[in-house]
Amino acid sequence: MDFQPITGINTKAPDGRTPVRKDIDIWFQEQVQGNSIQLTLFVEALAAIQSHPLENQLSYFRLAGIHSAPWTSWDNVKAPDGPDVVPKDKIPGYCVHNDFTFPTWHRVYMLLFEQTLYDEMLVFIRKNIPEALQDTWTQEAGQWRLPYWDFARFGDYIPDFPQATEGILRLPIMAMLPDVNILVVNSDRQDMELAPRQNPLYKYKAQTEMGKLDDPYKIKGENGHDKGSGLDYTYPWDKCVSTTKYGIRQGDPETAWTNAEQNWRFSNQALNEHEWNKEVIYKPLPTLQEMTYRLLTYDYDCWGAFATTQYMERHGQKPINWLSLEFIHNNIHNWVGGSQFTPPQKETDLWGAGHMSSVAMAAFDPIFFIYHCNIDRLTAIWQTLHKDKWFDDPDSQAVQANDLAPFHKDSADKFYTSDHVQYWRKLGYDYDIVQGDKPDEDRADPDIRTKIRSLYGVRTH
Ligand code: TYR
Repeated sequence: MDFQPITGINTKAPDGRTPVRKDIDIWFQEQVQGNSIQLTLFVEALAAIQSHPLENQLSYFRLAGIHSAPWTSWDNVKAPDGPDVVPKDKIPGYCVHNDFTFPTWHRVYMLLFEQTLYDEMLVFIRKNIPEALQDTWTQEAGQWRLPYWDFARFGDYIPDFPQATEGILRLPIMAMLPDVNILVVNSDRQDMELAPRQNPLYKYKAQTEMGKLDDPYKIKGENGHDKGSGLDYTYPWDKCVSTTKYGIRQGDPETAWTNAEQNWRFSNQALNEHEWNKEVIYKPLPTLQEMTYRLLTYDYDCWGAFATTQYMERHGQKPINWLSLEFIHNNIHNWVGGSQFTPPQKETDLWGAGHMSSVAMAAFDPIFFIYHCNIDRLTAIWQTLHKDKWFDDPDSQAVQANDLAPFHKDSADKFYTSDHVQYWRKLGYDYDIVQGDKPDEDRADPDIRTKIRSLYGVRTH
């Protein structure tokens, strides 16, 4: 049996270095002010996979479905256990959380997504771009890598885009636009011109209500429990056709859930009001920028302490190790999507729930992938600063050789393990902040620290 090999993109930059994943807000501005080719390719490729039939395991639905719901088999790997069969302390699905392989499992997941989009770009070019332009477009695709959302950077002013409020923490501009201008072939089929198209990063829209999809793709409602009122409820993911941010509320008619809104103003408000989960109780509450700065500058004991909330559960005695990459990550999931489905107890609670806050459904919101791309970048930065701390503690070592299922290294039956993804440049991408001048070289440690300080160590607005 042949498996889907996950290799990443193997093109190089003209100077021989590995192409970098870029800050999506900066990349977007470059594209809008420049030739818009990569933006067009990204939009077309994402729209294409979103419209593929569900039998195609590289369709958007099936890629999103690897994470958790609908708990169906991917790449001929036994279907992950659903919520009825897993022990209560485990999250159902292939996804890895509250575990020392949280960063590495998601690293392969992003790689698969990036590679799938690139392959789709090449198909698009062959089918749709006038022949005389195809070489240029193919080169642009080769320089493209999945962009990341730097959630800890205060937003820039972006001319012509009033949604992009300056000086607050906010979603990337591209996640707030229902439509974007991309290049389309003009009427004589020789050249290209800009025209508005639906933005596939804004939301994902299924063919029908997700609870009405055929087995095994049918999405179910998810049980929740409100601690304040003590009442149980069900998140109606089965009633949604589209993903939403803060769009579903208990008590609304079901029709309001079908194509609920992208209430990104609430996401932005939550990113700035920053009420953190229970572990961080001191006041004034730290900003996401400060927390990211601490994450990158604290002297953690080991990989495990940096990587996961599980370390805190096992060795929670030291506050220095309470803050982990995964802890920051959990909070942002809830802030972006909205997690208050029942009427709020306090006036300050933002009312409305959305897919990003649910482990089962998060990956269906396309922002998930550019969000996790930044989680991967923070991991790469930390790795570069702590080369001796790769699975260096007993807890991490116990799972270091775990298969990162369902991801195969090659078409033979061999899964990825964490060690396979330690060096990200070998996977065909890099990040500017850790990239040295020569191919395969790291930026010098003090220079990385200077960059971290200027990005996150001082308030930039
Ligand atoms: N709901 C999780 C929590 O409250 C956060 C989370 C959401 C984590 C989606 C992962 C995810 O994919 O901790």
